[in-house]
Amino acid sequence: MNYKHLILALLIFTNFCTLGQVKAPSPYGPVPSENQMRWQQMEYYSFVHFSVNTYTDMSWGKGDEDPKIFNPDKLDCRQWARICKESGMKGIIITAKHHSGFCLWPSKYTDYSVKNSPWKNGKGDMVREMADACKEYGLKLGIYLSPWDRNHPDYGKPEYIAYFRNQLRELLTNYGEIFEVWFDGANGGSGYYGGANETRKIDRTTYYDWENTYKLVRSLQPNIVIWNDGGDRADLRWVGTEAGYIGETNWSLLNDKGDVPENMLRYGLENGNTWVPGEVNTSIRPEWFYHPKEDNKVKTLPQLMDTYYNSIGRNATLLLNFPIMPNGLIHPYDEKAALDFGKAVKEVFAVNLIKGAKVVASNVRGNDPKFGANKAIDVSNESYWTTDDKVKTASLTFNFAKPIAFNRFLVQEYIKLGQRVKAFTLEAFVNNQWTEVAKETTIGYKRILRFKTVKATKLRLNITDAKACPLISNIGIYDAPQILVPPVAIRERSGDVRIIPADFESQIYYTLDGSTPTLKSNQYTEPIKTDDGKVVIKCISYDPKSKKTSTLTEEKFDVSKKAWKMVGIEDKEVNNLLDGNPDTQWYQKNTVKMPVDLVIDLGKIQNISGFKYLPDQNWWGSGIITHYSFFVSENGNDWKQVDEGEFSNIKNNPLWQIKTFATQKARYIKLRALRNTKDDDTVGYAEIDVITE
Ligand code: FUL
Repeated sequence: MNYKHLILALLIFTNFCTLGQVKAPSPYGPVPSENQMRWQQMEYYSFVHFSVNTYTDMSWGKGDEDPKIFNPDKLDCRQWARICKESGMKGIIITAKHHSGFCLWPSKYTDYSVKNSPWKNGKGDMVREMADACKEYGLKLGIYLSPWDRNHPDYGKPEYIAYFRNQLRELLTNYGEIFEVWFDGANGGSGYYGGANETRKIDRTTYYDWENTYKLVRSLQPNIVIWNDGGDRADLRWVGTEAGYIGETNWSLLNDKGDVPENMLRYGLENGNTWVPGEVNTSIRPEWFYHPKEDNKVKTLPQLMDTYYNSIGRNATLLLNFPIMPNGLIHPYDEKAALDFGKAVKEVFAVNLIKGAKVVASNVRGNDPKFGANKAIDVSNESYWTTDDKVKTASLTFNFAKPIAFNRFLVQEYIKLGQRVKAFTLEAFVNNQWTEVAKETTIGYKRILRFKTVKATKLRLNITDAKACPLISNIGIYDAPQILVPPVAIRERSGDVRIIPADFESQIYYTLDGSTPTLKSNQYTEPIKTDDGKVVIKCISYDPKSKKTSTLTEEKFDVSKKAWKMVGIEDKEVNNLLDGNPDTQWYQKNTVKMPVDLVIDLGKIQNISGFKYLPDQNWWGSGIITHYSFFVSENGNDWKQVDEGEFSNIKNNPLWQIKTFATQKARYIKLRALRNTKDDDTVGYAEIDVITE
């Protein structure tokens, strides 16, 4: 061995020794427990809401509902489980007891349960059926047990805590492994309370003695996670809204003591001393329980996709609720929405285009391949790329053999050692230069970014700030297809027609001559100018990448409302009922008394053969007219009544109401509200239109 060889051998040897010694980073700050980690990896699971108030069309049961009304004659928990499984969920949380106090299992400790209902002659146990169905479909089971019980005579007294714990013991002992228990935050208020019919207030931080209640839960179910938005800090946190999103900045941390301002629940606390990750709970319809009037309000695919990116894509899990119908089944519309959603998510993440890329890191911990850049794109999420301890800014550069088009970026931190990244950017190398695609804050367990498609030969992830050296366990890029649900077409007051695609990179093609649009038809780029007459528009969305088109949208708009004037109303907001947008509304001033008139000057004499009314589309919307009469006039003084009647079922189905009558010459129209759904004097409108001959 000559001198050079000796040096080389020594170098290899020292390198080898150091390699062996490179230690994994120490945990930084709070870290998840094994249970929290297992839960986080579930990502997506469901809620089912079912109780006596399903039969009274109420949001909450009052506690005095007769158990005899509870009779789901087609109940099939296997249907629920199948839908959840097929839509990619990993578990189901059942409302074993909601605020009504009615128990879906035959609890030994109360008569207010399925055992006194006609369902299965009082011999049924829905929690058991749910547990069996979950087992069959390979799903985990979770339990919602409302601490607030509007039926129980002892609610508010110490005795109730013994009852509550007895019920917990039943539920956490008799139904196998429970992955999550949900202690709702709504606590105390008016109720039946065994006949007392009064309001009972409790201090939700002390009343339930959460410390000992949690101990009981954990002793019965060592692998469980506890959700609680009141009282002692639990394992999971509410995100401060039920609208289906969490903050883009999302730390899985809170402080173990003290109140969290509600708006911080969605961001977590950067310097919190306890690991409390967020769970986004939201319903597939506006409400948690089933209401027939929401059959047409099931969330659309674009809305559900937004929810996905705004929950799972922001370091949270997604808990999506199905309201169960009185017959005991999930409504076919909800089923379809959930299955389409599951399928669409699967399609987006089917092919990770980063596989095969050559990746280089600005720094690798101790130069040890064990922590090398490749670990961020290997198959395992247990291995990760990390840097030397002091490094807080670092980058990974990916080189592709040929340009790759993508519009999604997924990144995961190895959170078992703490959440560390405070800020990062993403750059793509397009046309020989680096362009910033995104500038973001936290990552956490999983972060997914959506952006306009880029075609790049290189990609760079820059960690621009971190609490401690970053640990990245997984990265993916995807080329998501466009969501091709039919576009929405509206006609604005100006007469212009606006078309809105479901996804922002879709192309839209349309016709105005009644023919079916093809890719050779006009491409929509800006609102379409039309004359004041009627318009028939047909349009489709098209995804140039997948070369797929949506089904057809066809809208028939009557004469334009450009020249219309509201008679006797100064309020500018009144335009909301003529703007073509169903989501804006106008209410008569609250001084009015029924009957209430809405008078419109159409600007010129028209041949009117009907009218259309759309009530306020919001869940809490009121002023929904049920009974009306309709008048026309040529001069605004002499009126002729041409119709009178009822918008039947408008309460349950608040959609467009269309009424026709023999053609009349009119310049002025008057819609008179005679009654509304609540029998009060409120009158509101989302849209008003006429039908001309
Ligand atoms: C809320 C409850 O009051 C709702 O009824 C529903 O159960 C939802 C999940 O939590 O706080």
